[in-house]
Amino acid sequence: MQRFSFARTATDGKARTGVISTPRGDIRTPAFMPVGTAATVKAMMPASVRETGADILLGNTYHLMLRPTAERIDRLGGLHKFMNWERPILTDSGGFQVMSLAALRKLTERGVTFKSHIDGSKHEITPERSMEIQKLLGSDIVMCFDECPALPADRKTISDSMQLSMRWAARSRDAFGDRPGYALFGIQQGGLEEDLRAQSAAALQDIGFDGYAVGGLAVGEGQAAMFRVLDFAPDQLPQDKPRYLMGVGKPDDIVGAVARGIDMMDCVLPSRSGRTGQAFTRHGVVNIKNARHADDPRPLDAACRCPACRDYSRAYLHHVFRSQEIISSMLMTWHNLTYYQDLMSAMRAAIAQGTFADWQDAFHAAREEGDI
Ligand code: PRF
Ligand code: ZN
Repeated sequence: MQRFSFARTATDGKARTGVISTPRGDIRTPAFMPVGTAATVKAMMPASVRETGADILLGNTYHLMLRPTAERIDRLGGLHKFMNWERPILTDSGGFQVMSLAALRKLTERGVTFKSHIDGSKHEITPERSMEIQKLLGSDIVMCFDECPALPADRKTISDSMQLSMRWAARSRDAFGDRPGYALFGIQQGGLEEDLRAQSAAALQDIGFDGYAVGGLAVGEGQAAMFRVLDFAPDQLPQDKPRYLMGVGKPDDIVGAVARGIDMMDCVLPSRSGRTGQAFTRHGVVNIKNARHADDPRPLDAACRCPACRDYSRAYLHHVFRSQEIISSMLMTWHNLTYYQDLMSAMRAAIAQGTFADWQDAFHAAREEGDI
């Protein structure tokens, strides 16, 4: 049986490219994972998501445990079959979503209890229960149960929270057990502080994981502060295991993260902004609801291979957005996911050729030009 493994094929500065192999298929890195929170990448058929170039999707323990429940998905043959996506799926462990979405949360050493944002029903997630849910879903890459404190917070709060997350990481590891072909990732915490990040990285490596996430960033600290942490955090993690930056980000965040040694990312931005009329292009963000597009026969981005750009004008995209037609969400999401996947593909090629610094300069120069 194909086991879970990671092979780096080239490095350029701190940037790396390679392949994560899993029984459900390969994941080319640096990889961007579209978000399929509720067993769907909103507005997209799975085959279309694949056509954009995605090798792996992200799913959420929190949403799926509440509706339709992990037990129901298990009875129906697992999440891959349920949502018709046969390739790898990574699931987040629930704690981060509880803290941002649920009502009446209570955090203890044991775990977190909360009321559902859907119907107010009471639930508990512990590290053990999170591992059980992610196993019932059939997730290929399981995330440790952790706590992500909101920033800014004082050092003692960040340190106590990080240490709780490290105790939960050990309990997650024990509960996950030995499951060939499946991976368990640890999550580094420690806020913006180098020594706390180092302590967290050491604690995780003592436990031993198949991959390591940088958690606790993109929570309001801003890009400059995030990049300062990414200047040291990836170096504290093993060279030979995948490094995953959780919940990031805008295209320039992603490029900066890859330059600092990150291999995987996920974000709702391309899919969510597609539904609110924002398109990512080489020249920056285009707001399709803007009146300047109403008579424009040109494509959104002449260089893009997606159906929105290949088969439709800006004027059409503007019209269906203004009319709140469902095809607006479909086309705009398809475009944005294509833009993100082509960005990853271009970075993988540049790293492999040893031209990543020049590629980065060209990426920033095109954005300076602006949309014409
Ligand atoms: N932990 C988990 N999920 C996350 C985060 C985290 O720190 C973040 C932080 N950006 C996003 N999603 N488990
Ligand atoms: Zn396009």
